[in-house]
Amino acid sequence: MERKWWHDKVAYQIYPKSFLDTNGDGIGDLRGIISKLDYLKELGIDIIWLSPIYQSPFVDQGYDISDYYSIASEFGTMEEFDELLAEAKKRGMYIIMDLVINHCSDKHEWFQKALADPEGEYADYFYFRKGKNGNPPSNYRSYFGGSCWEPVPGTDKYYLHMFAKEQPDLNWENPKLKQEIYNMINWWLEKGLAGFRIDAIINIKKNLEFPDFEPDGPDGMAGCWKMVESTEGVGELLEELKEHTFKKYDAFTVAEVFNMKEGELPQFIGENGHFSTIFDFSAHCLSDGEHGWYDAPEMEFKKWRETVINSQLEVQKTGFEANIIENHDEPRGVSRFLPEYARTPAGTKMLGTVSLLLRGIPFIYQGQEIGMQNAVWESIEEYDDISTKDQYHIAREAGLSNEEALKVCGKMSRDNARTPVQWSNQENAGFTTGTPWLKVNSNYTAINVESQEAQPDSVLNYYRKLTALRKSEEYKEVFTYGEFVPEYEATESVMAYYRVDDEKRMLIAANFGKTPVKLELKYPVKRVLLSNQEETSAGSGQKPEHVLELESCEVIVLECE
Ligand code: TEU
Ligand code: CA
Repeated sequence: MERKWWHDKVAYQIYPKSFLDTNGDGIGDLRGIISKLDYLKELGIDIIWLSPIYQSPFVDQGYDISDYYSIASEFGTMEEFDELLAEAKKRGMYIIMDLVINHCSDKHEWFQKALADPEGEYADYFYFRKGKNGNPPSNYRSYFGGSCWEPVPGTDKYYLHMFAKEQPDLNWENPKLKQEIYNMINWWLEKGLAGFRIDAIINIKKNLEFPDFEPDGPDGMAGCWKMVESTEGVGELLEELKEHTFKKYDAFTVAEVFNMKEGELPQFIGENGHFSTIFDFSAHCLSDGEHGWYDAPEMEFKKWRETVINSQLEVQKTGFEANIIENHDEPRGVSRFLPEYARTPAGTKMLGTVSLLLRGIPFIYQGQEIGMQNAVWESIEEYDDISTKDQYHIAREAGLSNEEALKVCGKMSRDNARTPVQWSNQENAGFTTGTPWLKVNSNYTAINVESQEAQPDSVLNYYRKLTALRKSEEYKEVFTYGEFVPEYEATESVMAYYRVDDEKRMLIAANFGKTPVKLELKYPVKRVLLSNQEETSAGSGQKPEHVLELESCEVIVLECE
């Protein structure tokens, strides 16, 4: 396999609005990010992904872009962005931006021109279609609820939007539109950007017949992803995109891809794939409900373990995926993947270890490094997120009480990850001197960066050790390229695996259970590299050498013979 510059990197996602506010308007900003570059460097971060910072009406928090060439004034200026690029470069760090090109904002100039002249050139930048027998062109339900088709005022046409109606889909069949997108991407790459995280990209290929599907909900509609899954040909679009842009710059690209077809992984992330990598969402998809969040299955340890293991075994045949436990669309990993008794510093470290040492590129989401958890939400009004409001509505329609629907949202809401980063135990967790745009999690006095800086055994300091180990001269090779081999699958509560190459054999073993377990070691221990306990049984000389005892929530990283 050809080695790439990004294979051994550790990445970090910043959700700028919630990261750090420096001017008291309650909104995180570029100055805030610049001021924390040293903090990120110390955390061992190489690549920083910024969720969208382009000009936007923020209907979907910046994933609705009204000008691809401007920085949102809420976040700062282009000069500040250039400063961020330069400061990152000084520290040997790379910046990647979010690339939202399946859709733009309805306030984008292209869409405004299309509305002004629905027969004109710009209408063809979008999907303007006539309805069928007084109905929209098809029965698709958008990802955020309601029809995918919205009437074009003053005409008998509709425009397509897979997400909110303020996010019209761009027409990837139009060569002019494609060229505009390529130019824009190259403009940013010329500036010195290292690459992109690519949003919702599988959706760019449409079935131009827009066939109806069997309704799958009480609204008589069918999820628009059904059209995506049954359409061929996205590969050609993605290859063309890569050839005209990323490839020329050796850019790092990490795509958000749901609904991939079977056997397509090599085309996406193989040697000459469309992207450098894609996120591994397999564990997150375990909580996909059939109709929504309200019928989401409970997370079960054994299913989670099996899913992670299978994904690792499959992906390593082909390339690298990007491993996450959470992002800005997902609830906090600690609240989701750990049982209640494990939502402690020890459990948090355990989950982090198991995830960060997997084969692939680890992405840490802001606040994960201090073990931030889901917030407690009292009413639907407290939420900002468009998707949460829709899911609350779906739950109520399905017969859940207000209280029950709130419980469902509390578990799954995207706003759980979007509450401000908890920097200190000061007012508003040190995020802002003003009023935060979204409430601060009330647990900030217990969980915050400042207090964890001061504790040698804090989650934060543990994450620093973890990234340092992964990137150390001695172990970098095995943690980057070493094979993933699962172990102790027969032991109910244990998640364990080796990372192995010709030189080294590393064992990562964690006990997610409530009670201690004993594991028979297959290879003698050479060194204990990391542990989340003050004392470990490995190498202590007190136990038979071949037995490893793991307390509840204990994790250990060993080098074996
Ligand atoms: O998410 C794409 C996506 O598939 C989402 O619908 C996801 O399933 C949803 O967030 C779950 O509630 C991307 C971005 O990550 C997300 O923040 C945007 O809202 C979305 O695209 C539209 O740009
Ligand atoms: Ca601000």
